[in-house]
Amino acid sequence: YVFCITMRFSFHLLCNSPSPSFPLPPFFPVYCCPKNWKSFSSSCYFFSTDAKSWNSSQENCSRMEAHLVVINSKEEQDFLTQNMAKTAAYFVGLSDPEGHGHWQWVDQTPYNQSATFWHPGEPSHSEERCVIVNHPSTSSKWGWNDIRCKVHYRSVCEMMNFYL
Ligand SMILES: [Ca+2]
Repeated sequence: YVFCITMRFSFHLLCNSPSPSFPLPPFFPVYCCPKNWKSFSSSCYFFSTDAKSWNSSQENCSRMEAHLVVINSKEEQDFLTQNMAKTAAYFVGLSDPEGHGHWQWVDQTPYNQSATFWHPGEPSHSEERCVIVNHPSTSSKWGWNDIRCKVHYRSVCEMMNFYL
């Protein structure tokens, strides 16, 4: 790991090279995430500690050149839950704006039934149009629940990592 600063962000970045060997050869990619973000695969993730509505959460991510997290795989879901507090719940970038069961990811990734992690019995109500990840005390597992969008929860932002 090396710390570095670029023009794009006026704060420290955490950079992770694919190999720990130094010195790095010329043009060797060094992938970076903003400091206080976590790196997984080719993305960077920010786990908020304050609670906001779904819309405010997405706006907050946008201000950081990110979007609410889009979950593409079991591995990504597991990475996320390993970094979440069991006592909290986190908005993700999945919503059903019309309440007709047409679930949409914020980055237009097609909604893929085979990579969903709903709790049993969810999604449950047409007026619950936004999705949280949580670990209910009554459940042994992490999973998704649809919920009213204006209730305040923590959230996770995602951006592509970038290289120097
Ligand atoms: Ca629900």
